[in-house]
Parts: sequence; C-alpha cells; structure tokens
Amino acid sequence: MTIKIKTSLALSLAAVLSLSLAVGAHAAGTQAISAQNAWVRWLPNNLPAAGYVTLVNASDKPIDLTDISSDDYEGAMLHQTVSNGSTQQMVMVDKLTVPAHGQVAIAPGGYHVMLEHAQHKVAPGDTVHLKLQFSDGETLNTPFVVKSPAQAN
Ligand SMILES: [Cu+2]
Repeated sequence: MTIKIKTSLALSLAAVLSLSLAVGAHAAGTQAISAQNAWVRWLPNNLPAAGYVTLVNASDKPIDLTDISSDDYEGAMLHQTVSNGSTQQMVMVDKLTVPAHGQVAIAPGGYHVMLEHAQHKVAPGDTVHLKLQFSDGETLNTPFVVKSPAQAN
C-alpha cells in the first residue's frame, strides 16, 4: 500500500516537471533575442550619452537590429567608431546583424547607441529604456542602467 502511494506521487511530480519544461521551451522560442548588460555612459552638461548592450540570438537564423528609439531621449542612433590612423570617427549604422546562435556586443571602442537630448533629467543611478527593434518583428523595451564615467569600465 505504501509503495503504491509513493509511485503515484513520483509520477505526478514527473508530469509537473515535464509540463514546466515545455512551457519554458515555448517562451524561449517566441523570444529569439535577449539583451544583456545594458548600460549608459552618462556625461554632464547635456552632452550626448552612449548606450551599450550585448544582444544574444538563441534562434538558428541571423536577426538584424533595425531600429532604436526611446521615450527618454529625442535621438537614439546606432553608431560605429572607426579609427582612421590617429583620428577616430563615428559613422551611422543602418542595421547590426546578430548571428544565429551567437551574440554581438555594442561596446566601448566599437558600436554605441548615441543618445541625444534627454527628454527629462537623467542622472547616474537612473534607469532609462531603449526600444530595440529587430528584423523578425520583435521589439525589446530594454532597461539601461545609467552610470557616470567613473563607474563605467
Ligand atoms: Cu556617436
């Protein structure tokens, strides 16, 4: 009698576990892109800020970052820093491809999201949101932690 009860309990536990695994897999399938380590390098005196984030693609197809917007800044554009001998220059980037089962880092020295004309006072310690739009139709409204130049590294 005791053995029979234990068996049925084990079976129902197994059923619950496989159900939650199935739900988890479904959620991952609908969101191919995730954003990690999102932060903003803040500068004083209303100077443009720079947004940085790592984009991870869990799907088996390359996905492009196609547009960026924000309710917190009037301008949000993807730029790339290109070094030209001793000088550095920023160029506009139309789209950034996140490889299948791979990632791309928008990071200091390479890409940055140029953030101009904050719509309200933004200070280190705040969180701002950038809407990242992708070629598969996904939009990620991503929180970015605002850091002072001293905190940024
Ligand atoms: Cu720039």
